[in-house]
Amino acid sequence: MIDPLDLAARFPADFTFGVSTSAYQIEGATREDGRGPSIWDAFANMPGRVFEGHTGDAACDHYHRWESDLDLIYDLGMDAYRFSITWPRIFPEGRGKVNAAGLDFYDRLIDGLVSRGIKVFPTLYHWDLPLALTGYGGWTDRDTADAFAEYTSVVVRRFGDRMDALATFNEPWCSTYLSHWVGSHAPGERSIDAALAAVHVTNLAHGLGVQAARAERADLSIGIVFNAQCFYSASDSAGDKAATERAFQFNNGVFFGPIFDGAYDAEFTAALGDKLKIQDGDLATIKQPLDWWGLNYYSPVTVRHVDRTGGQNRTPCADGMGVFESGADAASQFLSVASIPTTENGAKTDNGWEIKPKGLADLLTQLYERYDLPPVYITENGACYNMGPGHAGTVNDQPRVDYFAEHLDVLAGALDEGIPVKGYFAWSLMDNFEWAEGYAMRFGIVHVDHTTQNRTIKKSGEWYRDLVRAHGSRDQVD
Ligand code: PNW
Repeated sequence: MIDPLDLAARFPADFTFGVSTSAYQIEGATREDGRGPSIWDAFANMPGRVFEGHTGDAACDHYHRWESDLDLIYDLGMDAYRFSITWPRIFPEGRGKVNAAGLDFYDRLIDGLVSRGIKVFPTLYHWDLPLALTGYGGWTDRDTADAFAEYTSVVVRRFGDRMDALATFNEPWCSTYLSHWVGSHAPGERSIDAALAAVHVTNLAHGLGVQAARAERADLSIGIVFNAQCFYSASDSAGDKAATERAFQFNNGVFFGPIFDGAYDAEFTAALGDKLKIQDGDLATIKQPLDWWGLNYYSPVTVRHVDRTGGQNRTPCADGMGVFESGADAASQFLSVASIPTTENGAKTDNGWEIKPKGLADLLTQLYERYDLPPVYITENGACYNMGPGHAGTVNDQPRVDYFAEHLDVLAGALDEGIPVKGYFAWSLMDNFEWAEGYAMRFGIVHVDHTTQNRTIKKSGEWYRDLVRAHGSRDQVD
């Protein structure tokens, strides 16, 4: 057992501890106060897409309970709160007409954080694209990048004075590959051409968004959040090592390359570059100076080389945190990899993700060696365990406590090695709508009864509260 007080002492005084959520996963109130529909409203309401037909219509009812939820975050002792803004609450049709009531909700929320002395870490895009924009092709169309810049300007103009750190995107890997190639996330498309078009449009939107934000507020701290994947090679063979590099470039390099280096990887470009539909000037737009970046880390992947030439056209699937098994399309030919289970008898969380705390440090080391990166926040880390309240009404989620403790122990080690880590956010504040898994998979440090909306702090919430309070960096507000 790792004592939270011992762990707290290993993080510098200015280190930020927080919790994360995202809008569609907690807000509910999807038809209120002029909010327009998003691609997730449409997707969740299509038969067979989300576990047992669950939707985010009610979610955690945070839209109405935001004030008591902020009290909860305060009581947990958090320095910071990472949340996302619903684009179609601000622009019900994606662009053009602004919905004042949508802006007012985030105004109240942000003021509520400021008055409680909790730092404000908003994300502009956590997957809820205004449905109206799909009429123009959604993320596969460059117009969506312009619409994103317009949305960014309006948000920063209104709230920029009260933001501690703004993220443009959350996990573009999910909103491109998972959404357009694997098809398990909205809009549920299954085309590698669409996915790679979306990769480049998303990178472009990030660049245009940073420019738009800086035009409103030059000194704003801006970053982007990735679920960069930690790849291990199945063996030391040249074939497996080359396959691991291709998996890295396909899943991570397509974002880190243009955003931090101003270029896509040469081998990737030779194989698939035409599908990105790059235009003159795009790469200069994408590479904007950033103040920080965010890493969401859950689980690593081990890969080996497989020969895909002449393969069947099978549906690609995301294996834990990466896309590997696929078919005869160009991306599968390029990848020619498969993921292999490395912990047959090893530790897994309730959604089957392998537990490997060391992967967090290995991945950070690898990324800082490859790219010229600003400081990092761990913007998500957490585990799915589905136990609910026991006989005394308490939730004993000891495996989640262990998960946090082991990852924070590794993170403290990475700090000692000189990796510039500025903060850590637990995913998630509370059990919520876990995308294609609906409400069946629970990541919260606070339990939510999805019938009564009752919140109960779990053992992990108490443990994390003890750690953060012992660390004690929150501004004192009385
Ligand atoms: C991240 N996959 O999502 C998100 O940022 C959160 O919204 C989410 O709740 C959390 O991790 C836990 O899943 C992912 O299938 C969702 O590989 C799915 C995958 C990866 C990340």
